[in-house]
Amino acid sequence: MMYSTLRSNLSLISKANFQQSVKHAHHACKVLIIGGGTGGCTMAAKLSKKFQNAPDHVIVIEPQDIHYYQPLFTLVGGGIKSLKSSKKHMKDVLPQKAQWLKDSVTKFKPDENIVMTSNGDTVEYQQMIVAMGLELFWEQIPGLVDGLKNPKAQVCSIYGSDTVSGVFEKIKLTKEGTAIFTFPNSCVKCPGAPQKIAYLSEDYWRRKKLRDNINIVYNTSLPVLFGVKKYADALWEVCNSRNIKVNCRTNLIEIRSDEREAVFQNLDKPEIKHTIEYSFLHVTPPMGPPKVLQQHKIITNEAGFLDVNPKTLQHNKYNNIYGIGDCTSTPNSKTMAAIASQSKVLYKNLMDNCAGKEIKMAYNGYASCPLVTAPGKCILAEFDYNLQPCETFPVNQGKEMYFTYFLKKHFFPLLYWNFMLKGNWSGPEMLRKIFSIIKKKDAEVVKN
Ligand code: UQ1
Repeated sequence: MMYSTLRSNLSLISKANFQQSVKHAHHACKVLIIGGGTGGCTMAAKLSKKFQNAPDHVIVIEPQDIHYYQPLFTLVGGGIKSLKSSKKHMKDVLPQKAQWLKDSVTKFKPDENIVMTSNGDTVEYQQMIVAMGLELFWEQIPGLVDGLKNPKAQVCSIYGSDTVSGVFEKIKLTKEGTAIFTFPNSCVKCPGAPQKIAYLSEDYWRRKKLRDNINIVYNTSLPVLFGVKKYADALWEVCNSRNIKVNCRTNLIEIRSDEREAVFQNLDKPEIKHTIEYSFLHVTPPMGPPKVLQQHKIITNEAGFLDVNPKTLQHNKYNNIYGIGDCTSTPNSKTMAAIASQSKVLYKNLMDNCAGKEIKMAYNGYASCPLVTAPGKCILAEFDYNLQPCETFPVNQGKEMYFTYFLKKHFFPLLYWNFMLKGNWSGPEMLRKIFSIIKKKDAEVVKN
């Protein structure tokens, strides 16, 4: 079998009196990975290590030059970390043993085991992992794009790599009035982040003795503050004690940045719309699966997500296609910690499938969200598909702690760059088991 055969495919286009030749490359590989974000990079590291001696077994298609560690964006927006510390060159994070095609996919042809790229190249695969993440749809809220561009409009967002560095400036410029933080009527990557930035802003204004002049409002499209009751209860306490007004089922539908007005719709009574004058507006934009995925209904569910089995992560129709991360139909919370856990399951199942074995390993929906509530304080939520807490450490993680803040600020970035992206971190399951054994032994000692 031949891998990565660069068969040049000459197509001749004749125009008037001259002939122009266009070369389209044809690549072939054992595993094709679509996307060089967290999921793609992690899987590329695991798989290319496995196929040590055949460098072209793994191909990654990714158009971007820069790779961001997005969980730091909240701390960048809060003025705690620099944007520089959240990014690296793609060439430095993709494994050298994998082949990187700096291009984007335009067509999926799953019946032929082929994808096409924007250069007109074709890539043939034996197995394919789709790891395309979520796309941000800024233009879906009228006035948002203009508001973000206008330096006087006081509109900002931690969600864009090009907008996050403007957030702290705008927090600092706010001295009074109403500060609004929004959560859209769509799925969201790191659904805790829209409120984390509200907590960091509140803390900043309080420390600057401006708190009494500023009304803080968190308007969320969701019916709850957080999906897991234990952490929702803790977060309600944070909001109530710090006088942050939470409005559920309240969706931002328009920004009139010249007048500093934001229009919200009550999702339970759509005829009710409110216009609020703001002095600061932090927007979480609507998100969804990438458009190119949505255009290929043959591999997606109704909502446009890659249609995979939520346990095995294998495609529901094509058994040589798998998904990881935010672009799949799995109903877990879309966080980086979820991807760490998925990577272990996906690696095992893909290997077993290649070896002709039955695939059995199941992802339990694990996700984690370090909910920073102030500099030095964090609630470390960890839970599964059943929205049951699934905590690693033998302490109550529903309490605000410095220890978990330290992990978020210092330890997780280290873990990410040095272990996860090198294929050596698959989530804290083992750690949790060790701690639970120690806890059990301690309890026995106390009993006896
Ligand atoms: C995690 O594994 C991870 O991936 C590197 C994160 O990404 C930023 C996290 O935020 C968390 C919480 C985890 C889970 C790890 C532990 C030790 C609880």
